Amino acid sequence: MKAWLHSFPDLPDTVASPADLARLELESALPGTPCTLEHVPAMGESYRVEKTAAGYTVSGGDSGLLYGAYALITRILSGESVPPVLASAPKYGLRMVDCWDNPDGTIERGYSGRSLFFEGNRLVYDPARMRELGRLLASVGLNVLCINNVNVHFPGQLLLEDMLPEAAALADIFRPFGIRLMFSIDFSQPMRHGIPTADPLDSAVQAWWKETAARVWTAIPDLAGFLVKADSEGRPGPFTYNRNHAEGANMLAEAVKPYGGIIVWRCFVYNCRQDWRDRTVDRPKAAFEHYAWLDGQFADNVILQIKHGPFDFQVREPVSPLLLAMKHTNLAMELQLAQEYTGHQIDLYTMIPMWRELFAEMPADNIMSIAAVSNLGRDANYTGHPLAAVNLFTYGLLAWDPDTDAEASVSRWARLTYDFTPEQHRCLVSLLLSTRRTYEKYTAPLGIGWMVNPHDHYGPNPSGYEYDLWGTYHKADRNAVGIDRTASGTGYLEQYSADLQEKYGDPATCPDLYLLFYHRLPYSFVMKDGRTLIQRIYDDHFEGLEETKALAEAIAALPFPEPDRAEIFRRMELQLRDAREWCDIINTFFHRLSGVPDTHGRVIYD
Ligand code: GCV
Repeated sequence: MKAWLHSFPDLPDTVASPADLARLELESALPGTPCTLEHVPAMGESYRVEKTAAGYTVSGGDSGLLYGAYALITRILSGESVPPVLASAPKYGLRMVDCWDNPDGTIERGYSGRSLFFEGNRLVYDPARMRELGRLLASVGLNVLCINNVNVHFPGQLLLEDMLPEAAALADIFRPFGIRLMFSIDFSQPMRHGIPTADPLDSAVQAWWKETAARVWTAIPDLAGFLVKADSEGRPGPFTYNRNHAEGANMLAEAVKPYGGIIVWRCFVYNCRQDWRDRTVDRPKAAFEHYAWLDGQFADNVILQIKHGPFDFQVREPVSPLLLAMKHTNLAMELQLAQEYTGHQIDLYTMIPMWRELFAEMPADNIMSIAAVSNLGRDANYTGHPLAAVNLFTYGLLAWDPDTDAEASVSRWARLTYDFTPEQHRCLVSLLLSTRRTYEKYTAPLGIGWMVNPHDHYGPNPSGYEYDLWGTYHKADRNAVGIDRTASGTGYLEQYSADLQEKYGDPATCPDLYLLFYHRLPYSFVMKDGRTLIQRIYDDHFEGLEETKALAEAIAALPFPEPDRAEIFRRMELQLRDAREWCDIINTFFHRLSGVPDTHGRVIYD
């Protein structure tokens, strides 16, 4: 079994540099193919691979050599032809994987077992697995790994204190892979050290962070930086001291600047204690309101990390208006590989079609870095569902080049993972590419989102969040559903440019799949294809279920090797059960409210 480079020989304990590693990997993956390495430091992360009469010449800077080696290896192992010259440079500087791992070994929103890095409130790891992980990440060009949860509670804070020696040893393991570590920090951390405040303008606070940065970078000189969740879902932040987020981020930025450190500052700030009765607050507006006015005020070593949509990693959301608004600030777009709202790595959900849609809506030049919440864990296959690995793989390719083609990248992953016949391979690729739409069809309709069981976010619960504090309401009644976010409603749409306002503002021109995100519409609303809104909801749900049945049959016919086979089948059974549950509960919910029958007379349970 190939399993995307898992089957490669284990790497020696000590590899001096990415260049050494590139040589070792080429020798073991392509024995008998002479490869010459030319180290050109000025090329940095970029590479050039040239076919010669004898074999290949790979040139690149430090990690460029390694990326060039993996580009060649993965193409040859996947049976793709290698062009005479293969040259590439990454689009984004930081290509990050953010783990939400807790020191006790659990993972927030983790669906692949326990943490790869922590157990028993210590940083403990298997060095051989770390090297294997380094290879997986580097083979797709990822270069920053944040190992701890953005929700930093004690003892997570100890990472900067007594876990530093183990962290430094971990950084040593990842260094030859071109991967730098990053740590999430707690904004109020100075308060554990006798300082009565965390006010970013307080000189004792500033001094504490400077001393801490000096200590941390002495231990790990190439640490990429700190990741900060502040004033978000109960985490401490500058608001406590009436300071804005530029003041908070810039204070930290100054502390880490002497070491080339970066502050990645998350913009997931909204009122998570909202009264559902209060119709003046519309959660998707929050990030823009908090940050857009600060454009241009952040230090040059601050990157604002913005979730791709204005809510929270739903199946369908528009591009966050904040990503489009801040032209004078370093931005990173945040994606989520962990399938929090997309099926918990039980349901099949290949993400790259969704990411391609996001990039189509957004000039990629607007952002300089990219991050994704990890789907990794201690399970032998790293991603729980064997087929969820496609999301990590394609994320890496997309982080390197946002023009990465969805089908080509899924196809490369499949070839690197399974030895299938061409027909079986084509079948797997087309199934994987279809899974996002299928999942979207049987879950919450037409961009409305949520409708999941509160807290764990798996399975249908149409009004699970309707009277809750989280600002995620659909307001379905017997006549209509959705929230008007145009100028006549909450005004969210006004956070976009005039052309987007025009496109989405009129239900007649708004793409169907976003209709209920932007508009409140009666069930009798007639869609572009002549169907009523309620009929479209029923149809999508029945189709989603039928497609899942077909998916299960097609998957069952593919010769997956063990142990993948058993695991894939087990999860497919659960997905089938849950797709049925979603279909029936959502259809029943809307049928009971509206009283409108399905025009095709299919079974809806009353
Ligand atoms: C790490 C959502 C998730 C939380 C997560 C948060 C975030 O609210 O449910 O588990 O916390 O996003 O992105 O900070």
